[in-house]
Amino acid sequence: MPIQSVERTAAPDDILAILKRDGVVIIRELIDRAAMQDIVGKVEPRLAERKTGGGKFFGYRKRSIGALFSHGPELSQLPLNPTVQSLADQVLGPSCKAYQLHATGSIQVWGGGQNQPLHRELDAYTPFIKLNPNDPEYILFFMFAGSDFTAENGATRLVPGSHRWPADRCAAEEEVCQAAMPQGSAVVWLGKTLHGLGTNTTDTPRTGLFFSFSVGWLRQEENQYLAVPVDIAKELPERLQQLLGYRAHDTFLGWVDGRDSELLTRETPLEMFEDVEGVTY
Ligand SMILES: O=C(O)CCC(=O)C(=O)O
Ligand SMILES: [Fe+2]
Repeated sequence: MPIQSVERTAAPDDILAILKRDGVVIIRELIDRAAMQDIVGKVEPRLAERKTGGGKFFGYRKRSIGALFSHGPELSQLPLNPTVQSLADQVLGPSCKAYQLHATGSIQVWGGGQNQPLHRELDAYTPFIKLNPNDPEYILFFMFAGSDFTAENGATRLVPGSHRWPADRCAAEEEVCQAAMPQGSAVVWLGKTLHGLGTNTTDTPRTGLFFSFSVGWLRQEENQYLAVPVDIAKELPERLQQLLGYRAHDTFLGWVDGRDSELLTRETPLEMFEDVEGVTY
């Protein structure tokens, strides 16, 4: 079964239905090539400073950076894209009061490596969260094509339907599909979906820009407060500050000095707890 792809004009409910059914969906040209080229121009100099490697888990030939949103305000349009936000609202909204950025970065795949072992983003919580297809979604992953993604240059390998599999089922090679898509497109997958980067057999790198979201009550995979410290976060759109974690989850998670952590990025901080009956801090 190939990965189903839709145009960016597709109805959000139709995109969501495919994502829930298959555990993965491609949204073609979600942002324009020109906008993506501008974004790639911000991260390529940083990638060029990195060594190619990554060991077996990354197929030996990746170059990567994290802290995606510290590399310029142009990057903000990716997580704030209305289709991205609408999918995250619907997938993660039912299992939290607010979702957050979980891990962010850019991964280049250079020629001559190997496939990454198939894995699930949920694996980071093993053995504390056991894979259960009936559990709510905790993680949602977006991979944008910074260059064209092709079968030859290491487009992400994904296993449609594997979000419903038991933990011990392995994917046969014919069950693996590649997210071939033009620059500016995004492939979206659930935290329970098996995937991994592919092998690049060409002589130009494949460049991906990724971020994941998780429910706001879970430990973020990448420490967003160190990745995007307050002084950089202050310059970003307010919604992105919140997604980075500069906001309490509901009332009692993520406070600082007895107040909502939004106070760190705002001139006039919001007070909290004062109106919560029966609580004294
Ligand atoms: O770069 C890719 O295509 C996927 C990378 C990935 O899944 C990971 O690093 O966890
Ligand atoms: Fe992954």
